[in-house]
This record gives sequence, C-alpha cells and structure tokens, in this order.
Amino acid sequence: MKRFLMLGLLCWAELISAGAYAATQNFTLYIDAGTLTINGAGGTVIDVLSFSDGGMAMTSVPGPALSVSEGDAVNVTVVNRHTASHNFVVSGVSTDATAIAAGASRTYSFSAPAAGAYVYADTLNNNINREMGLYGALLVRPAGGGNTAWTGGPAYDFERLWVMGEMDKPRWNDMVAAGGTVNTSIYKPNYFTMNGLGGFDAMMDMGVMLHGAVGQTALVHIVNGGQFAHALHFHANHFKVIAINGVRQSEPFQERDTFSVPPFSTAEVLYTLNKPGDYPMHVHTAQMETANGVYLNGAATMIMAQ
Ligand SMILES: [Cu+2]
Repeated sequence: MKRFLMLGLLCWAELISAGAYAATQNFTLYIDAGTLTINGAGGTVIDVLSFSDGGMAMTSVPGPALSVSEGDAVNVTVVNRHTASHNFVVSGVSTDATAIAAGASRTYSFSAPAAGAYVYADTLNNNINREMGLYGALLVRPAGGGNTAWTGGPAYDFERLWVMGEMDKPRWNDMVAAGGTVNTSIYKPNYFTMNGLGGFDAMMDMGVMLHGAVGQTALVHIVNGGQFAHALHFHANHFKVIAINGVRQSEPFQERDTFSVPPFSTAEVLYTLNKPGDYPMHVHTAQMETANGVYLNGAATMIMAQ
C-alpha cells in the first residue's frame, strides 16, 4: 500500500513538472440575430446570425475564438436566443450535434484534441446557418505551453488567427432576414471577410496584419468558416504548411506561396518576415478580393516588416 502511494506521488510530481495537468474549460456562447457592417466602398450592412460571448456587442462574426490546452475537458454552453433551432459542432472534434430549440440552451462537452486550429459552426439547415455567420475557431495550445506550434514543434515569434468567410447577401442573408426560403443550389457570395472585416479594414487592423521585425516568424492559424475554398497568397516570401485540420504535417514542410484551405477546414502556416517593406496577402481569386465588386475590400490584408 505504501509503495503504491509512493508511486502515485512520483507520477503526480512528473505531471506537474511537465505542465500536463488537464483543466476544465467552460465557455458560454449566445446565438442572436444581428448585423455585420462592411466599411468602405462596396461595403454594406448584412443581416447575420452569430455566436457571441454575450457582451455589449450581441453580434460577433466570426464567433469568439475558444482557447484551450491539449487534453482539457471543454464545456461549451450555447444559449439559443434566436427563433429557430441551432447547434454547435467542432469539425472533427466534437460528436454531439443535438439541436437546441429556440429559447433553450445546451452544454456540448468534448476533450481538447492535439494542439492546433479547429473550426466550429452550427451545422444545421443545409449550411444556411453557417453562411449566416455561425462559425468560429477553437485554438488548442500545447500542454507544455511556450511559443511552439506543438510540444517540440516549430517555434514562432507571434501568431495571428485569420477566420475566413464569405456571404451571398442578396440570395442568402437578405432572404433569411425576410423570412423566405433560400435556394441553396445557387450560392454566389459577394462579400469576403477576414475576422469579419472587409479588406479596407483588415489591411489596417493590427490584429490581422502580419506586422513585425525582419527575421520574425508568424504562426498563422487559418480557419475557413465559408463554403468556398480560400486560397491564401502571401507576397514577399514563401511559407511552410505545418498543419491541416489540426493534423501535423511531416518535415520537410511543403513551402508554398499560395495554399488553398477547403471549406469548413483549417490550416496553419509559418511565415517569416524576410525583408523590410509592405506587401499584400490576399485570397487568390479575383472575385474574393472584392466587396460587392469593389477591389481589395474583400479577403485581403498586409504584411509589414521593419
Ligand atoms: Cu498578389
């Protein structure tokens, strides 16, 4: 008995030193109808649905980023304040897709998977709910902490989360807001966003731009909440694709200047600021660089190295 206790204490000590204690992480998300404003030429106000943290801004497209550590027990309570049924699914991670009736709430529980980026969404209603803005990111940190993509993985100096999306305002959002039926066989989005911003905002947003000193490496978590593949093209330097849908790629990592992230998927890339100057990063489809046809108010931002 004594011997068994001693062993138990030893294991306990080892776990603490490794920082590997799993915690319980509780989040509450609220589903509401609201609006998303795209500023600048071509911009507009779009009727949306969103997950928010219930703060002052009741609309949040994308939904809040949920940050946890590997192995954590995660409980996400979703309060449905909208007039239709909704759910909450982390693609490839959670399995409970039970619908929450209007006015009800539900707690979805899952165990945090390997370090990496994952996408969550409302998967109901033939993708209409996701298109309306009900998506966001789950970021899983290495159990041991530190600025590496995973324990023993590649290091970075700073990170960015880019949640990509697109909306077909006339055929989908306006139709839902008017209480009509969306013809899902036609999807011609005319707004393309990074973190819910059009390009004119995203190109000046310090939380989106890759902004740092020459030589620094950014870990970019790319989360595609949309229904189109988003092919991200970085100027000035190639980048390394280190993970896809949370699955670590093996070394040598593929080096690309453009990488296509499929719908409802994620990719993580390492980009090193290798020369001073300002360079664009944009989605490599002309239409997707626009806001209702206005060039560069779509999925675009800046790379600024000093
Ligand atoms: Cu270009």
